[in-house]
Amino acid sequence: MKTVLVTAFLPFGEDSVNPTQLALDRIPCVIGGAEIRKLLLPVEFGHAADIAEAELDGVSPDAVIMLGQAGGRSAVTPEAEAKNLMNAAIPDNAGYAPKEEPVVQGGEEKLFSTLPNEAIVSAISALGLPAEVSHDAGAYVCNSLLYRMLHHTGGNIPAGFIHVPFIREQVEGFPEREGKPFMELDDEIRAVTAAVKAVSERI
Ligand code: PCA
Repeated sequence: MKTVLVTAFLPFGEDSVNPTQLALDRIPCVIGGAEIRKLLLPVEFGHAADIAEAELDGVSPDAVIMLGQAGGRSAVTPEAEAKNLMNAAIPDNAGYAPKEEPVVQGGEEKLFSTLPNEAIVSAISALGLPAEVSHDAGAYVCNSLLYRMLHHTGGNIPAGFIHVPFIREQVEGFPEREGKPFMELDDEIRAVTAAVKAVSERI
């Protein structure tokens, strides 16, 4: 049986939930004929990628799909690329806030996702849910995890990142987030499951 490693993040910043943690908990353990290996990561530069790399080396999965929250976005967005840049608007959960630092010293400026992003977008859109490819993974912990994992896998297996919007509970009742887009958690779970299935069917 093929294995797909799926990672998600703990809450960070002002949030007490991260929809990717909730989704990771609730997606099936077998999707599209592949066993799903789940890994929850701390929102910490360096440490998150160290844990993910160790898991990758130990499990040798056939594909890696990393999940993260992108508050303010209105669609589920597979990321096309990661940049070799860390720039934190808020400190990570260990209190670290790098400014203009490389993820990997001397590494390429950009590395590109090897997931079938178009197929992922089609699979999510077929459910009537919003999805589009993004070309900007930010410069916070998610981008840095994606960069490190692409650097580590070197194109050997499909590996990439999908950002998901806030869920309703993160927007309603927070005046400063009034008008921000959100999705229902159930829809994010359906979208993530469809994305994982699109990958599982292609490995
Ligand atoms: N989103 C953040 C880090 C953790 C998460 O879920 C990001 O986009 O970098």
